[in-house]
Amino acid sequence: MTSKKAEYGFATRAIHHGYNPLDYHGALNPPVFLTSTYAFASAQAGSDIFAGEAQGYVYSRVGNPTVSVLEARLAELEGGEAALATSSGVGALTAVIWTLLKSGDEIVADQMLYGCTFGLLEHHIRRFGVETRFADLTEPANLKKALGPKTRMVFTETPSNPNMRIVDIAAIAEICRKAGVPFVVDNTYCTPYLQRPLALGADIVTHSATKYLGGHGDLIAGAVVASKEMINQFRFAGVKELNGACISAFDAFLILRGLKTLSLRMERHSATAEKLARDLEAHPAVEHVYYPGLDSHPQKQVARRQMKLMGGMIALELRGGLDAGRAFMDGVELATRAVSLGDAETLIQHPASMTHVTYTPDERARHGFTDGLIRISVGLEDYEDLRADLIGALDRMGR
Ligand code: 4LM
Repeated sequence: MTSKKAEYGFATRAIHHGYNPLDYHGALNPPVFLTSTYAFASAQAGSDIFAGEAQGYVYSRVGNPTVSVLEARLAELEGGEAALATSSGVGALTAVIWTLLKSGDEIVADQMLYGCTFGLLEHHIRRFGVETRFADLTEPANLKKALGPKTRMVFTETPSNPNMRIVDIAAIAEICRKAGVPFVVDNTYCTPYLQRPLALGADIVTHSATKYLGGHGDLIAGAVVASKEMINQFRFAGVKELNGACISAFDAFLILRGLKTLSLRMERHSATAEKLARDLEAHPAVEHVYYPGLDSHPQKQVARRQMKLMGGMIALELRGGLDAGRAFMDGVELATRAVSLGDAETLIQHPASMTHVTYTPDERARHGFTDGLIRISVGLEDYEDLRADLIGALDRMGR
């Protein structure tokens, strides 16, 4: 199944798209091309490929046959023309930023982002003469106020890491389109199975493929999906000459393996998280649960419109604040205390001191998340076991 077959469903395309075993001795799985460089048939053949006058691989920082299968599949699943796989989610974002922006330009970003993305946009990028204006993009009118003549990129996650705010992708895309500014959505939390930002009007999708796309906590990788023209720029400027964040063929293979079960995993993560969010919300020790499937979530209607299911991530605050949150983390036995997300194992962590430690206490207050917030990446274990572990830990704290 090498050609685009629009009539096939998501799961079928996640298993087959972009690879025909008969092209590779019938091998069911794509071979892992562990090679840095590629032989040219002649001096002329080599220079033709370099000049873009002939097709072919030259060096694995720029392209690799295993990686190409992954890129074709990710582009197909996100509904984009092309994709670029990278060595990390941060590598995907910096490939986009270093390519699109120059000194003097501005970015408008949602106020709540993964900690290292915030660190890049708030603390580091200013050294290169690029300013980021943060705005609460859950209210699209705020974007109009933040846009200026120097804005060259609008960036958001949705749901936002860690506190699960939902940004209306179609509404923000419409404003960006009118302003002529590329709109970039980090789709890590949803994956294309739950949400397809390009179909809603976004221009560029980025991923930390480390998370649900890989799905097994055994690799670090990223991806960008966009038009062919943009992906060419991100590949030949962003990765080839600016950040060098090329993915290894072996990690590309592992992500292709992960994608085969993506739809099943996202269904299960979402179903279990929905139930656990309700259980947690009903517990007397819990002050608030942030999950877009709950009636208490302020953007639940936008979430239902743009997400197929509500995903596997939950954030919560306990009545006892930070101390209670830490005691809860120490009280669980099945859930693993660890950062990252989207794995088979349920992971629990404390954003203010871990993934989001890049926000100073003052920035945490201004950008809207509390010291006591606890984040849970709901895994694929049995719901009853997770319920017993999490609710049991809360019950024990009350004693
Ligand atoms: C974490 N996150 O939250 P790499 N975009 C989003 C993310 O959550 C992350 C990245 C990009 C976590 C890592 C420790 C929405 C990462 C960055 O880690 O560079 O693949 O992706 O726990």
